[in-house]
Amino acid sequence: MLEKVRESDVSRAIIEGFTKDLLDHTSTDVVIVGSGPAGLTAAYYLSKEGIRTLIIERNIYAGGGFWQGGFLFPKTVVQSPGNEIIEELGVEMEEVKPGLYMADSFRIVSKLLSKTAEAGAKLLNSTYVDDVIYKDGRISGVVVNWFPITQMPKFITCMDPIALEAKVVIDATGHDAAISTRAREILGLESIDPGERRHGAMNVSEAEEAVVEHTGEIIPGLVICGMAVATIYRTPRMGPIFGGMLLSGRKAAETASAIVRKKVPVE
Ligand code: 48H
Repeated sequence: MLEKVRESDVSRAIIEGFTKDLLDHTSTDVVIVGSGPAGLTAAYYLSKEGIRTLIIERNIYAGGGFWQGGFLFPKTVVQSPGNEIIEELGVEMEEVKPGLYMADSFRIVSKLLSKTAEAGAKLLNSTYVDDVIYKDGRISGVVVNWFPITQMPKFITCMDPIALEAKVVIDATGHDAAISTRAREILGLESIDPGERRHGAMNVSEAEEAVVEHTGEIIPGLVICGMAVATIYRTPRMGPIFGGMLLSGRKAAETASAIVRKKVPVE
C-alpha cells in the first residue's frame, strides 16, 4: 500500500522547497550560466570546495551538449589529461588510442550531475539569463526570467525579470557566449548579431589549447569558460572532443574561487 497523501501537501513541498533554494541564492558566491561540460565541471569543483554555487540553465535538463558526442552519437571522447577528471568521478574510460579515451556520454553526464548536486550546487532550470548587473566597474550578478516566456507571443511578454547577485558570474553558455557578449556590449567593446558564428575553422589540438589558455576573468567579476571562449577570442573549433571543456571548467572554478576568496586570480 502506498502512503495516502494530500494534494495540497505535494504543492506545499514543491513551493516551499523551491522558494527556500531561490531565497538562499538571491545573493550567492558564484552563478554559472550554462550547464554543459564546462559549466558543470566548474560547478562540481566550486561546490566541492564549499563555495555557494547556482547553475542557471535555460533548458529543462542540465548537461548541454555533453549528452552526445558528434553526429548525435552518445559517446564522449576526451584526450589526456581530461580523462583524469572523468575518472575522478568514478567513470572508467576506454583508451582507444594512446592518450585518447572514450565512454558512454550518459554515464559521464549522470555521474557529473549527481556528484555536483551532492556537493551542494543548486540548479535553476528552465531559466535564462537575459542581462547582467554592472556596478562599480564589476559584473555583480545576473538578470533572469523563465525561459518559456521567450516562446510566448510578444504582446504578453511584458513580464519583468528578477536579479540575483553574485561575487562571480561564470559564462559557460557555449557557442552563444551570451553573457560575455552582453557584458562587452555594455562596456562598448562589441556589438554583434545574436547567433553570428564567430569561432575559427576546425583544428582540434590548437582549439583545445586555446580554450584552456584563454579561460579566465574577462571583465571584473565575469569569468569565461568552455566553447564561449572560442566564440569571444575567435579561436578554432574542436568538434566533438571534450578534454578542453573539462579543463576549462576546472580552471574557471579555480579562477572564481580565487576571486571569492580574494586570492590572486589564476594566470
Ligand atoms: C541560460 C543558457 C543561456 C542563457 C546558453 O553548449 P554547451 O554544452 O557549452 P560548453 O561550453 O560547456 O560545451 C561546448 C560543447 O558542448 C560544444 O558545443 C563543442 C565542444 N563544440 C565544438 C564545435 O566545434 O562545435 O552548454 C551551454 C549551455 C546550454 O545548455 C544552453 O542551453 C545554456 O548553456 N545557455 N542558459 N541562459 N542565456 N545561453
